[in-house]
Amino acid sequence: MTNGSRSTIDAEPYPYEFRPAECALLIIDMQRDFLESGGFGEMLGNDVGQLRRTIEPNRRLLEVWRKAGLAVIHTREGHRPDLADLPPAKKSRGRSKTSIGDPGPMGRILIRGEAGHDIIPELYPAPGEPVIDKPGKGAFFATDLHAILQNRGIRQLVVTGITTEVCVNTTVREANDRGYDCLVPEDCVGSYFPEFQEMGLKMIKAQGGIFGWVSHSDRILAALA
Ligand code: TIU
Repeated sequence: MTNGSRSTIDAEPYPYEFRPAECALLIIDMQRDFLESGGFGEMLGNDVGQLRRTIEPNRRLLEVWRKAGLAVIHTREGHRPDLADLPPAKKSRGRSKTSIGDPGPMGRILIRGEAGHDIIPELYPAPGEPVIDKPGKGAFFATDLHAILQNRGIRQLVVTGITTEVCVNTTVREANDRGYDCLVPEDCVGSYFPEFQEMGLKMIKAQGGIFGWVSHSDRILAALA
């Protein structure tokens, strides 16, 4: 398909009108500290296997998306080394012995520039692909994401990454309020908790697609073929 064309992707709650030239792939927080064994996520007792199953479908989608010449944007959750942008409530929340900014298994936890904060090698950003460093859960809060999308004429987002009920859901809700049509491929998003995976997707597509659409990467790949 060419960039100017449009097609329909089978999705819930109803088909998604896909306009590739106006659509960006937005990959949320596929960071080593969340996904790798020995990282911060696992240190907190989470099963990273629940997230790692999203790597291969994301890798395939990213490869085809890049070959089609479409827009790709990555995000990372993290903070300044001096913690100036870290709300005290976020720092103390969870009452964990180790929290944001402390030395962790892969450098200081969720601090920009540290190894664990960076994106996993399988999905590493290519030159020219914007990386949004966000201090919150939503990718629009305190970032220049909206400006970057507007400047590129983007109106649609395929949102993937982790976690389904936290940063993916928050970002989809923020995007929806800003007028973007969001499509979430269920195999490309993951949660440490299976019940939140299920409900996180249901919440997006409920009430006639109150925040967006849910589909599968195979259907997006077919539309790009
Ligand atoms: N990226 C993202 O979702 N950050 C989180 O903190 N997720 C949790 O599930 N905690």
